[in-house]
Amino acid sequence: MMTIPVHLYISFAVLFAFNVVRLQASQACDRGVVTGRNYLMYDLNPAEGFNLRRDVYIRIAVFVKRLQQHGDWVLPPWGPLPHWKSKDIGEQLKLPWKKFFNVESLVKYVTVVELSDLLSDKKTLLVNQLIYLQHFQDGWNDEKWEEKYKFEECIKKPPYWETKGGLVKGWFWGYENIEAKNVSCLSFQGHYKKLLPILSKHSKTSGKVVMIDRGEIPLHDDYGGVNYWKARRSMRYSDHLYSLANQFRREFLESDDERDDTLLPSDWRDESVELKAKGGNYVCGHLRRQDFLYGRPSDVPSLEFAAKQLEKIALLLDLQNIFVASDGTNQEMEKLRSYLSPKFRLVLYLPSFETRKEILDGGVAIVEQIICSRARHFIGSFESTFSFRIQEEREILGFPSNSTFNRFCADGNNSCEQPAKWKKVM
Ligand SMILES: Nc1nc2c(ncn2[C@@H]2O[C@H](COP(=O)(O)OP(=O)(O)O)[C@@H](O)[C@H]2O)c(=O)[nH]1
Ligand SMILES: [Mg+2]
Repeated sequence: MMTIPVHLYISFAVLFAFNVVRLQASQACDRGVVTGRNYLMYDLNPAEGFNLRRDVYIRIAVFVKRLQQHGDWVLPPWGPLPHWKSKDIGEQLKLPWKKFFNVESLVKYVTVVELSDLLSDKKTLLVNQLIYLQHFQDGWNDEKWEEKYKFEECIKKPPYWETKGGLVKGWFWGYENIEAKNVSCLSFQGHYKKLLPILSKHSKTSGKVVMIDRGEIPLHDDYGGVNYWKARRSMRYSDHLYSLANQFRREFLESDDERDDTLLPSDWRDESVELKAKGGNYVCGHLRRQDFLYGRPSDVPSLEFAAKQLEKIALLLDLQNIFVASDGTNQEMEKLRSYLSPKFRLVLYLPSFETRKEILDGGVAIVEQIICSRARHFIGSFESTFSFRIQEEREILGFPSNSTFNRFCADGNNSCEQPAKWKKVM
């Protein structure tokens, strides 16, 4: 096991309760310099979707948890994301995590602070060190994979520009009042923990803000391990999104947590390995369309073949209701409906304009994920992180593996390889 240098304990990390974070933040002066505590910020490649971003949250949560103490980890606001395409519900950016997640629950694993809280009493936030991660130019081949990093020339020009005052600005989630100095490019290959010595170098003094950009490049430190699952279990959704999903299940699927054995303790730390879920009287399919149609045509079924696969399992389990979560168009969903025999009822989550305006595209997607995670049986889309998050949720609830780790096969293939069984470890 790797030992953590002592000075790191007084540098980055995280682990004070929220009220302490606020107290410290309010001591910061308004010229951008943060006094006292250290903060670690991160961002990702703008092309990454919502569910890969949630995976990166786990990578950083587990990494930061190791460092612990003095210093706080700043949650990057949500949006805009490439898949959040609704144009009729206003701008979808600068969204705090509490819009979608239960931040009090996150804090029970690792202390975090929303960027908007950190900025609330400052005119400008100065990032003392901005590290732009990049893959090594010459890549790697399987035989020679090794962990390594090196500060070098930027391979591509990073997305920042200089200000007249000699500082650097970037997109920074749409905030005008964040500036950085000391930008460097770091070629990186390895796990998050490999960043420890680099961060320690930049955090010997207190009151520093360090930002890592392209946070999707380092790998998980504890992939599939106890810490992975703790961080994942701490990612409960907001109460409001659960209540919308529950209301929908009651109204359209005759499903609720008591009758379906999908009740979780209110605190994720009280969950047990013994949880045994039955699930509601419906099958759920997650049908990823849009970019998957041309990105992976040999793994995406036609709507007709998807309907066949849904019918087959519904028949086997003697269920009439088929709930489908999808990023497909309304026309595609109607086409899907037309392929289902009238014995089955296709149920879709179609919230009102008011609800969509309130919970936005991210909230609609999460409500669908909650509904699918409580179905008797789930079929996902091949290698979709949207499906993976549902599978994890079902694993947390204690569903039998064969009801969870399933995927749609492409046309003509009745026995494509099924997803790996991603068992929770506690
Ligand atoms: N509402 C809803 N949105 C979806 C669904 N599937 C995909 N999306 C949207 O498309 C995005 C897909 O990107 P991502 O989260 O990266 O998942 P992946 O690309 O499937 O691995 C999601 O974040 C949603 O915005 C779905 O079933 N329902
Ligand atoms: Mg994606």
